[in-house]
Amino acid sequence: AVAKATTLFNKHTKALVWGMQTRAVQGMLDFDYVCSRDEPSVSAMIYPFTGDHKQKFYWGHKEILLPVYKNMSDAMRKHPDVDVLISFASLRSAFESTMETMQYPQIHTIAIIAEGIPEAHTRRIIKVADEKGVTIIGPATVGGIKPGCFKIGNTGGMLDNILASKLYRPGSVAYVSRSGGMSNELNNIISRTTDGVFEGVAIGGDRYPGSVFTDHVLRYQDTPAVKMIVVLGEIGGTEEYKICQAIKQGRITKPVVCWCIGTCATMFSSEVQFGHAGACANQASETAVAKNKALKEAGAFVPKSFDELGEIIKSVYDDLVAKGVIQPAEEVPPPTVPMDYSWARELGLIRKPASFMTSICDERGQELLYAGMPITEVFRSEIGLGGTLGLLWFQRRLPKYACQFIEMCLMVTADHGPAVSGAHNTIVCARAGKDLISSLTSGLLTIGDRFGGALDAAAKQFSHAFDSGMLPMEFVNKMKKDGRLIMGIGHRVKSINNPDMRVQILKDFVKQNFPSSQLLDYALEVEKITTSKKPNLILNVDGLIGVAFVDLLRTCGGFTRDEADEFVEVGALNGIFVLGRSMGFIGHYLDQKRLKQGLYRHPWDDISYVLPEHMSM
Ligand code: Q5B
Repeated sequence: AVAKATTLFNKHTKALVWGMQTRAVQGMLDFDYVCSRDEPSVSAMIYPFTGDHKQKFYWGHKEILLPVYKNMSDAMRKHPDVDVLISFASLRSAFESTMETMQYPQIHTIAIIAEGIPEAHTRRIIKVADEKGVTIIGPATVGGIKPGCFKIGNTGGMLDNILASKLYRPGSVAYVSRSGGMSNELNNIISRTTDGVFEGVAIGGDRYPGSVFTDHVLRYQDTPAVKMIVVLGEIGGTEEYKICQAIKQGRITKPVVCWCIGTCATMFSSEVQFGHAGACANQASETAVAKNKALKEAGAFVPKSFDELGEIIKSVYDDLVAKGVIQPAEEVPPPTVPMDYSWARELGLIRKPASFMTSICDERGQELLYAGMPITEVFRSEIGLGGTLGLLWFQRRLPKYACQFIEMCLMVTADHGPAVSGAHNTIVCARAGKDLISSLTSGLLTIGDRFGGALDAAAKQFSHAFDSGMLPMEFVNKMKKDGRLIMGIGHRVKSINNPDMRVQILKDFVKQNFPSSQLLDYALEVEKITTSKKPNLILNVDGLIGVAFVDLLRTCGGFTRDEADEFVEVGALNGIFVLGRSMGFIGHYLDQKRLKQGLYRHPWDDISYVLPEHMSM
């Protein structure tokens, strides 16, 4: 077997990270930066599920790119200075990827984060690791940390925690624990009671960890900068007895503060399995109480309870300072690392004006909200398409008759045959081989003053005339005098002799259901005058929806007069035609495709060619 390294990490350690753990990698890079390392400790990532590419990270204030390799062999070949691999592989792939990693002699340390790896697999990993001189940290661990040098993955938590526990510079105390979570508590306790952590490793809670307490305690014993050692053991296993032995044999001479957690197990009448797979005493000697007693007898500093751990660490440390074994170094403030925007926002430290505002829909919570109404409520209260439109366009829960009216508008405008401008364009576009969206939008783009887009203009013209007290005849004459067409009046094929039933249906509904139809009545008076001049100058479908909608907005009780006017001003009403007619245009698109219609070319005999005569010079 090859001897394992005493020093696992230094200021120049380079690692590969297995798995797409971008947050953990950014945490490592921030740690490196705050430790004043010259270069990031992560050289690259390995992720077998995508092709080779690069990922963006921050290095202090700068943005940098780290390579991601699909194959481990490429990563190893391109980064020969790497000697640590941090594996975020799942419990299913951790065994295979760790075995593969150990084929590369450049790797001396592997941290395995995954929990639940079968014990048989871990034991095979340990066997190969022992043969090859590879130190395994884990499985089932957060990893470890060496202040000023290197941090495994998420160890030490977020940057504010790293700073609070002064993990950016080395102290004199090295620790080893089983639990990753408790290692963070040790970081905290040691930083408050001593000159800080020199190195800390959490070996993980499995019954067969890749490295054991004594592996690390002996490394610490052999590291001159470590002046005292803290061990946080737990119920289960017999590893702590090896520490007792090493102390008794004089192999460990540095002060060891030790506590095994799980002493409360004696309060239960039956055996207790704690959170970790290995945290269960199979015999009396594996209980925390027995192990604490043995450690004390061997000469370790053992507190009476976990609560006293900080006090005892402090007293051992103070003694070492008094003896001159430890000379606390002067504190040097670490470089500042910019805080992540999302974290700073969560802490309420910053605010930023939003780039855009919205007030109709919120999809962030558990339930989608339409103008504040949860989607389940939208369905429960059966407000239908009209009510949904009312919420999203007008931010109001409209009365039932209004919802019905909106739905009727959408139904009557849904289509008016293939000959109208928009349907024609859609058909030509579909036959040119274009897709649904192109064909639909090509049709929609024809909607304007002459075709289908006269609703808002009609609403404005009629309401201005009505509001200013003009008689219908005065309005018609004024428009004629100004040389302007009355929007919402006139139709190419419909007339008083060929009435538009769509208009009739809507008119009847408004009359029967709206609290007031003042503007519609006014428009019908105008229609009497225009149709007396020409039978096709009827109040058309655009005109009717335009004026009836003004009546609706003004009298349904949900809007102030200003709000009602504003909707007309911003062009909400043309939206009704756009939305309704989209149904028809999509129908025409599908129809053309279904009928396998080829490219449309307009026939020559339907085009009058009126070119100028050829002029000879
Ligand atoms: N005259 C709609 O025109 C049309 C007059 C007028 C005063 C008027 C025309 C117009 C206003 C815009 C409007 C929506 C272009 C129409 C729709 C959806 C549709 C379509 C479908 C569907 C029709 C002949 C004479 C002239 C004009 C005078 C015409 N309109 N006077 N006010 N509004 N209306 N658009 O038939 O003295 O002879 O020179 O622009 O409301 O798009 O089904 O097809 O569902 O898809 O071509 O229903 O009315 O008539 O322009 O030859 O005019 O009447 O000044 O007088 P026409 P023109 P004169 S609904």
